[in-house]
Amino acid sequence: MKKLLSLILLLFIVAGCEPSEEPVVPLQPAQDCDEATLEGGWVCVWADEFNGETIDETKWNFEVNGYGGGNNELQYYTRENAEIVDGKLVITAKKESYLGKDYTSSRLTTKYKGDFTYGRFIIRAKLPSGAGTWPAIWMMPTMSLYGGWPKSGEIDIMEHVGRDPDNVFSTIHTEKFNHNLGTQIGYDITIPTAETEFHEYEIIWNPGEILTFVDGVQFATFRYTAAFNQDVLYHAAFPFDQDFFFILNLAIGGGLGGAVDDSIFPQAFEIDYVRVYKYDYQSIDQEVPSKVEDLQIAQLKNTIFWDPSKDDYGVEKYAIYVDDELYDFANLNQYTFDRLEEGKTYQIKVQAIDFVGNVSEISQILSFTYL
Ligand SMILES: [Ca+2]
Ligand SMILES: [Ca+2]
Repeated sequence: MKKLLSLILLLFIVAGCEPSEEPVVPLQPAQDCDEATLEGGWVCVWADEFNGETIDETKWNFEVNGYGGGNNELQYYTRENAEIVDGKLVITAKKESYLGKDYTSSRLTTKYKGDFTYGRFIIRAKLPSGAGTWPAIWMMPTMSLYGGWPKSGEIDIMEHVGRDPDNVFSTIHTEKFNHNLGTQIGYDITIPTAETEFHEYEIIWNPGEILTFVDGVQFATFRYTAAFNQDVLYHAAFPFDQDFFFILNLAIGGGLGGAVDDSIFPQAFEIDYVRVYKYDYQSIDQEVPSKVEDLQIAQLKNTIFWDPSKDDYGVEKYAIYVDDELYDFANLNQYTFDRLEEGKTYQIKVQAIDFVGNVSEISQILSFTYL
């Protein structure tokens, strides 16, 4: 009986989500990734194993400057301080006078060459040592849709400073939460062998959520909470719904790096690989998102929010209905109206949609007056 009931329920759900006629095409892994798939439906879509003779400039840009990274860092970034050695990208910081700076190093990015929204990002690396070193594996927004730093966000997957050798940090910066305000959200984990052994630094980034890991151990959770952030536009709290690119660099000194011990040089930051995985949604997504609940009016003017829907692989977007007409989509569980008629009252409904197009039941009506 239970089996029959399950079957009926399943049929109901399948009928409810308008299955497409097209056959499922599994996501194809990138050719040059040494680990094509990971358990849980992850497929490698972009990678650099650093197996070539030289740095692959179809994937990487060099940032060449003595700008100091906005943090009064002491290095000049050149092309010459990065090379491929034995299957690894090696960024070497040196003590040498160069164009007015006392140190040289390198900073590489994947901007416009490797830009991603959501996924699983794994970087295997060994860190330099000594006071003044500041290696980082991080991501910045490609288009900065929400404005200059920190409005469009920053994701620090791994930061480390030689003056605090046993710890690595993971931090996010946004308009509401950033280090200029002292409100950035950060975590650290003790990794005593960070400078002597390779470790896997990783984030899993899903809509409304970024989780950070070292060697598969989760130590940081960044999550958008609409009720807590109902005083601001969602992207002031959590702008992580747009493309971001990688940055790999070894800074010297500066705001976080601190005083430099000149006896340590040269120092190398070695990266064995950078791999990007995406869920193969078409092959793995089975469930319809749960009905949108607790639709309510936010503190922020002309703004509503609701509880995030549950889904097996996440909600891609929410459809916003105004007086039964599809009006717009929201990436997270908050929406601000900006083109309705002042003083008029509308009937609002919201529906969740997952990455394969499964749609939830529609929410209860929220009666809303545009101000
Ligand atoms: Ca490698
Ligand atoms: Ca689903």
